[in-house]
Amino acid sequence: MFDFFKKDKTPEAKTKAEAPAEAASKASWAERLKQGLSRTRSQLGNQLASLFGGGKIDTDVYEELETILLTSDVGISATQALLDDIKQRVARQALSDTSQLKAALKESLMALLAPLEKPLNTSEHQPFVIMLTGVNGAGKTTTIGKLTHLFQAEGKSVLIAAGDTFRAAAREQLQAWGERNDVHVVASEGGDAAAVIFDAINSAKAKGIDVVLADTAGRLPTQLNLMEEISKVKRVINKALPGAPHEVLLVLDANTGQNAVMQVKAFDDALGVTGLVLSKLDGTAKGGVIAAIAQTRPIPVRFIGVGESIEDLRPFKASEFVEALFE
Ligand SMILES: Nc1nc2c(ncn2[C@@H]2O[C@H](COP(=O)(O)OP(=O)(O)OP(=O)(O)O)[C@@H](O)[C@H]2O)c(=O)[nH]1
Ligand SMILES: [Mg+2]
Repeated sequence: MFDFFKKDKTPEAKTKAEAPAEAASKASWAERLKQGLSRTRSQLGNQLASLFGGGKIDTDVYEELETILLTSDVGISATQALLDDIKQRVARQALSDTSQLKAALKESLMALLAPLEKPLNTSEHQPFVIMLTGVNGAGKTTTIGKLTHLFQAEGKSVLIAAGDTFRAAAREQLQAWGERNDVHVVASEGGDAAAVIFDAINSAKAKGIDVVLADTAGRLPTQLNLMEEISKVKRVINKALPGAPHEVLLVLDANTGQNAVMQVKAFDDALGVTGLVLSKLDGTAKGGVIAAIAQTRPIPVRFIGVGESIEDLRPFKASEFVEALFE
């Protein structure tokens, strides 16, 4: 758990160890993404490869395509939308052979996913306050570590609010990691999440910090008292800094497949979610859920996570994603 939260490094060792690693990882993000999506690709891509092997486009082909999309967790409504769109492309471009269907499917997927590509711009406010939420174990705390790393690489100063006051271990992990990476972590023992985050925002204002990342405890949308608590956290953030939070990030474990769509709806209805993080794409064959989200509640996917290391989170790019699924 949180490999990067545990690393014991002196500042010098860190510079030496990470500089080449960072250079290498930049070059290989496309590879990491491909690797991360390999299970989804083998579910979707490899089956499609045989389907697109050549032959007449008929109803059987469309039926098989439908099954493949459904088993990759694209969901009923997005599958239907994709099929309709592909059929239109086939008619318009007068395609007749299945080998031409791959390009049509890629185009349809791109058209569906492109609206989700809206990179987060943290330069619009200072401090830019990001509140993370999601069900238990979705990847919120890990994502905070990865985001801190990304923002620091952009030259931004970051402050973390340990708003998960339920688990002492969560607070301690964040604190230890913050110390080693020169990030201030505002925490309080026991205390209430809203109060911790309120203090953190005031501290960020006083110190001229660029980005505040507020962790919160995991919760299910059906736990009404906990949903009320997180609504309160949001209101209190707005008291500390009018206009904040500037981003409400919902972290989704891609392994949950169609359930992720329900989570998006429920958290959005309760909180007004402004961005999504799709984590653990490396562990799942259900990466197609992103299409289901695009169809039902097209909230921007700000970042995707494809592994446990600090380098394994990047802004979502629709074309990169679609390419990694097919290549
Ligand atoms: N393989 C993989 N594992 C991940 C990824 N992101 C997070 N994890 C792992 O998922 C587990 C849960 O992550 P956390 O960050 O603790 O999740 P959380 O949402 O903060 O959990 P709670 O605070 O308990 O609600 C950890 O073991 C992480 O290492 C990812 O992109 N890929
Ligand atoms: Mg956590």
